[in-house]
Amino acid sequence: MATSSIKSVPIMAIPSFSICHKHELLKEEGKSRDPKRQEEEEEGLSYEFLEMLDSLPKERGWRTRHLYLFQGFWCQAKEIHAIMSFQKHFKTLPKDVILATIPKSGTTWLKALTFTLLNRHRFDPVSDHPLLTSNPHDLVPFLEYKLYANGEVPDLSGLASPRTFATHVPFGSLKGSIEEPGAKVVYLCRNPFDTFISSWHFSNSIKSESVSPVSLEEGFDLYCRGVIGFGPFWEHMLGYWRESLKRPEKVLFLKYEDLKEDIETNLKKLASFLGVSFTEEEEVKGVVKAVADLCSFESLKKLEVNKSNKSIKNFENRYLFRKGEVSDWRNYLSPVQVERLSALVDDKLGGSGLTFRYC
Ligand code: PAP
Repeated sequence: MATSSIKSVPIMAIPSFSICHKHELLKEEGKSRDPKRQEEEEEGLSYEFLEMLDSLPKERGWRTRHLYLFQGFWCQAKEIHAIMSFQKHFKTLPKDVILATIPKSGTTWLKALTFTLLNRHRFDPVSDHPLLTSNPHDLVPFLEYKLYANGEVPDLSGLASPRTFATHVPFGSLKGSIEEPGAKVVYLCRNPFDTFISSWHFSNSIKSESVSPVSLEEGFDLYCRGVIGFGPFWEHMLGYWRESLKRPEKVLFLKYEDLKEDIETNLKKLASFLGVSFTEEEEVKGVVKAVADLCSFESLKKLEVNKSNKSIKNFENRYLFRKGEVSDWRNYLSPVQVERLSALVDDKLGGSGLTFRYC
């Protein structure tokens, strides 16, 4: 199984911005910093890296104290550290598959579907399947949260082909790593209204104790100003959207709402894009439905592994499965907020051809 090979890969240190004992470094250099910064979100980052961080614009964070504007998008200190590492060391191979999303757009679902599709001849979707005991995040690792976290450089040479990775990084910052023409990218997009509500719930559920909760009003204002992990959301979506129009055979653009409406048609589209189309025999045998059922919100949410375990440091898997619905935003946003976000979406995405069915 892909997971076991990932877990066992040897890790090497990288020379720049590597983990160090910051407090010792600061003492040595006789420099002082804001004591509030001596917390988990910056723990282990070198003085040199923190100096670089200080040069970036920053805003209030959602689940850590700050988000920094790095390469034109907002992210946390440790995410920047990992992104710098993967930008330096990660290069795709011809058959690699990269799953890209902005957070809370259905990443977990896309990982489950893609893993099950690509491995359906090894793991039968109706019997003893890895998804029954592993969270999708354990089966398809994030470049920035798992493989290159803490500036580590994993040895990926033992991974089975097609290697499948995930990222939240915007296209502009990923493209240097995916120059290999054979690699494919699947982007899953969700309407900004539901993505905001999902992000707001999630951030407040998993935020660091030292960070005060983000109110709906404050979060909404940050979101509309583009200040959200890996945002502005419109730039994230447009980056992948435009690339999917330019190179449709290499970048597939899917929408969460379409998957909710007709998962089987979209699964077939995904399978065909990845070069693993369902055979007629598989369709007759109900394999498409079996994959869809195994990966459904209802099926994954009730599994023990998704109720109690932790797959990504610091948060429990259960927070990844909240409602899984389209238009939950109607239960939260005021008419004034709906008007503001609608106008923003029109302004930023109007004319691009990217539209959503959510009102
Ligand atoms: P991540 O970016 O942190 O990995 P991600 O999986 O993208 O999170 O988003 C979680 C959202 O997808 C949740 O939406 P909600 O807050 O509106 O409920 C979650 O419920 C939903 N989700 C998770 N798994 C599935 C699934 N199998 N089918 C549909 N929606 C899902």
